[in-house]
Amino acid sequence: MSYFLAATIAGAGEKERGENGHVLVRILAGEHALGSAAHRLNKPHRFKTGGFLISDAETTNAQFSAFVKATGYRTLAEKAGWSLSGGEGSAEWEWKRVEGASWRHPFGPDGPAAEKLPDHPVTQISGEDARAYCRWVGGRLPTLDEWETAARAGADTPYPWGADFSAKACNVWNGASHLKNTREDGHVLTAPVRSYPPNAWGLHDVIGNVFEYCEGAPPWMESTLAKTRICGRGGSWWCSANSCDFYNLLDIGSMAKGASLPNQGFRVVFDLKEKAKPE
Ligand SMILES: [Ca+2]
Ligand SMILES: [Ca+2]
Repeated sequence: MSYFLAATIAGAGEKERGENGHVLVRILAGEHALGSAAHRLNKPHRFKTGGFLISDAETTNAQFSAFVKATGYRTLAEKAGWSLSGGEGSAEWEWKRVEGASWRHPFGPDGPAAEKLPDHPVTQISGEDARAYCRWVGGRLPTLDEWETAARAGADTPYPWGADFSAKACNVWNGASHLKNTREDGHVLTAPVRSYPPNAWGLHDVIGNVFEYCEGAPPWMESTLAKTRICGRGGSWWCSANSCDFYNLLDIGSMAKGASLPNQGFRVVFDLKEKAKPE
């Protein structure tokens, strides 16, 4: 596992081994400039952190499976017996009710099985399910500002790699509509985590693959809405230029709290246990 040997990452610490196979990036204490004057909703603001650890990848099917095996946990979609799903051939913005869809079979019983895709991000989990997993490993979901700090890795551009979108840098939806995917980035649905180059601090897939749940609500979100929805960031394999183009460092998406989708996952944050050593 060569990524454990990575030398010190500029602006962050070395990668560390965490619980349940998580590889963690240490975000150092400091103040970060977030948002952008060019963005309609995510206005420039500063975020001060005492530092934290964040997983370098989205939580995988294998990791979620270990949690389920250890605890017997059942997700909201499993309890309901169905979830929303869709894929190539769907109309824009179309999620359909699929009987038997759950994290084990995100597209229904006839679709790909999670146990055959251990290194893909877990999906079809609600925010509550993601929080239950985080508690089990001793962590929590990132806040909106923690996510943006770690995802930017010091960049002040809309993408961690620069100002312009690059189809080879992340897993989103390639094509004018969801009727046909041109497969430019190599994956129609989820990709194995770490399939694309990391950002400057070593985090993979902050853009694309699956949306990542975050805690908190942005200032513009009405309090009534914040009670019923949970935010997600970074876009996903489902997101195209013409439909939900949130695959960047600035947009903040949200979905119903009790819902689960095949393009929604999460990464885990761990609070630092030790106090910062004086210089
Ligand atoms: Ca893709
Ligand atoms: Ca992602």
